[in-house]
Amino acid sequence: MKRALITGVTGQDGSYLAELLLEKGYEVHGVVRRASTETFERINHLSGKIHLHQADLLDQLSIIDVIKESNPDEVYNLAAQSFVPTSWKQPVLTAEFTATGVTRVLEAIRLLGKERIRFYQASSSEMFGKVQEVPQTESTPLYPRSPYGVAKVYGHWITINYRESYNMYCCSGILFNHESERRGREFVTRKVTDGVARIKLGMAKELRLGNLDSKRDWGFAGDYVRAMWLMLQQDTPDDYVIATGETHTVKRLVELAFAAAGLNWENHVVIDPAFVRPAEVDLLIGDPAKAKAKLGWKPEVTFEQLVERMVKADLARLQGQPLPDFKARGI
Ligand code: NAP
Ligand code: G4F
Repeated sequence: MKRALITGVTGQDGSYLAELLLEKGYEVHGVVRRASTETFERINHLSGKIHLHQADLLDQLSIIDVIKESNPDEVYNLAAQSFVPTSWKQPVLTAEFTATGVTRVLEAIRLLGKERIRFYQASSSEMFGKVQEVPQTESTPLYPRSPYGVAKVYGHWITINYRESYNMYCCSGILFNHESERRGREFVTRKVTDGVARIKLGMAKELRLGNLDSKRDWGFAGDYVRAMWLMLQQDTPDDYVIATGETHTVKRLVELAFAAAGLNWENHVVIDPAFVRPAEVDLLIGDPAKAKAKLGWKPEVTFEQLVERMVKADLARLQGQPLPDFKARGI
């Protein structure tokens, strides 16, 4: 039985990846941080099925210990300070988690002499920032526009560097925005679908947003964790763009989400400069051709299905109902 270790298992992607690996028969281990209140909402349903270890990307010894204890065949490094606006408020901490944290995991593997472990790094389309090419591919020059983006560039290159320096099986997945009903409420998709549901149920009147003109290539998180796993199953390690190849404005997201609840967005959305960023990434659109050709990966859920799914899930959650059975409905 293969063993996998996931850092960031309590996050959106970590929870979907843990489910996928369990389905594939893996023994799944996850890294969790100590907090005064548990943050296990997304993995409560996996209780007893996965093994949790307390560690922190800031603490080298705890990372060494967790790799010793779990003895994995594959490590998926998903942990990060992942919210772009926070990276301007806490740029140094973001660098410690999101950049140097990657080196701590790679060093733990190397110091323990476990170079046979296959390593996945959660790189990001935020690295393309002020885009130098449309659409973005694995060879598009990087031009990050936030401390988060800069930290991810470091994580990306240190992963490639360990592959080239130590002949380790290290892959970097350059993932474009991917969402779900498990997305944190501060990210724009979930903020919008949660806001729509609250307005529909009479719990709120307005939704305050920033820049509606930026464009993102949004996919479904469940599709994207499949790509992570595929990257670690190849003969040779490599880096891949994972995207849908479509882009939409935030405004289009807003229109669709309000329409899914039978509402007109113009009656409820207020533009608030507090949510406008010091520097914006105006346009992201990825070219997933390499992943399609080499991994046989393609996204299954469309943007329209994703938005509808998230609105329905937020309506159900706020009414205390069980989440809709998306699989049965094909979305
Ligand atoms: P997320 O929901 O914000 O989850 C982040 C995870 O990292 C959480 O489990 C968090 O634990 C953990 N974490 C943060 N700091 C840590 C530390 N110092 N030590 C240990 N764990 C720590 O993020 P996500 O959306 O699942 O994204 C997963 C990864 O993919 C992240 O690296 C993100 O930057 C990257 N990425 C995401 C997207 C996207 O669109 N979702 C796109 C490209 C790349 P707590 O629960 O304790 O906070
Ligand atoms: O949902 P967002 O906060 O995601 P962003 O900044 O694109 O970052 C996400 O995707 C990256 C991949 O490219 C990941 F690496 C990263 O970890 C994260 O998962 O914002 C999307 C867009 C931005 O242009 C933002 O300015 O939505 C715009 N926006 C407009 N109003 C807003 C809001 N974003 C947020 N969070 N809140 C608003 O009120």
